[in-house]
Amino acid sequence: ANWKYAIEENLNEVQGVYATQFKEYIEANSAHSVQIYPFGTLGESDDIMEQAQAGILQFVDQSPGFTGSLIPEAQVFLMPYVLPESVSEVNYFFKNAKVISENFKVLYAEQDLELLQMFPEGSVAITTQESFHSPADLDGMKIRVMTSPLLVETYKAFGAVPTPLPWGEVFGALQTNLIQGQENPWFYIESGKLYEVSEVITEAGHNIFTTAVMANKNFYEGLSETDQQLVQQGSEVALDYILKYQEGLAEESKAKIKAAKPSIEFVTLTEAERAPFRLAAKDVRAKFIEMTGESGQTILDQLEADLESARTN
Ligand code: 6CS
Repeated sequence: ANWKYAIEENLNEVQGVYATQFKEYIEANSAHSVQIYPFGTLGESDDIMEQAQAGILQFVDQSPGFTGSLIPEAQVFLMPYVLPESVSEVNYFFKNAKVISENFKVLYAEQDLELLQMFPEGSVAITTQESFHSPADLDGMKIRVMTSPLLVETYKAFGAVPTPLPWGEVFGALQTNLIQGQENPWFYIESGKLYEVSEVITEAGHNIFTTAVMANKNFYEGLSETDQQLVQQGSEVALDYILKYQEGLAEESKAKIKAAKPSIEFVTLTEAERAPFRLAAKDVRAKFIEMTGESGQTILDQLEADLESARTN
């Protein structure tokens, strides 16, 4: 059969590279084919998610930053200063985490989705017009976030004015000064040319961008055991590939940005400067529990146990 798979990015971006690996694996190991729909061809992130739930699409990539209203617990991946900065720990976590393979599998299934994989897309940097070194510096700055309520709480706690927007509106909103900044991994700031409409890019070390790949559940359950295994193996192969693919990617992206716009300023907040942001993260954690209750607490506990395994491995 021909399977449809929509992503939130272009084919040459991280989700596109993952999807292409998956497609190549499926096509090399079966008679099935996979048609990838890049960003914009079928709508925004929320549109492709609806299409996957309805079974119009067989596969979809949606980042937790957009899944907050559907699965509030998915916002655990947005909580600042929870995921580690160490790439090897992050990679170990995404390959082994029970919170993904067990807890989230159940939560996505309740939404008619078979969760196949979650993977990181790199550490998140913040683009602005002016530099900032403290929450007070962010006062009055409108910072775009993905549409998750928890990201709104995060940037409020950071002292800014959060503005949730779908991706398609971000570049234009920066251009017209409707917003003054936004956050994304380095490769995306580079490929989306966000540096053209920003002056400063700041690393606060507050998060790793996480995304999720799902299949429509009825479709998945209707597959033969062989085909289910094929899909699982394709997801595994693509995960290994995408983790390796990203080695050095942020550094390459930074160099490309600097070459394209020499006047751009890169700032890395010091540990002392990060302290008030880490403190604000405690309020965000309380908000997460407020939004998700006992279920969210269970998720958070398992996530922290998985991170502990990653740290001591
Ligand atoms: O900021 C966003 O909306 C987008 N960022 C990334 C890295 N991927 C997809 C998402 O739509």
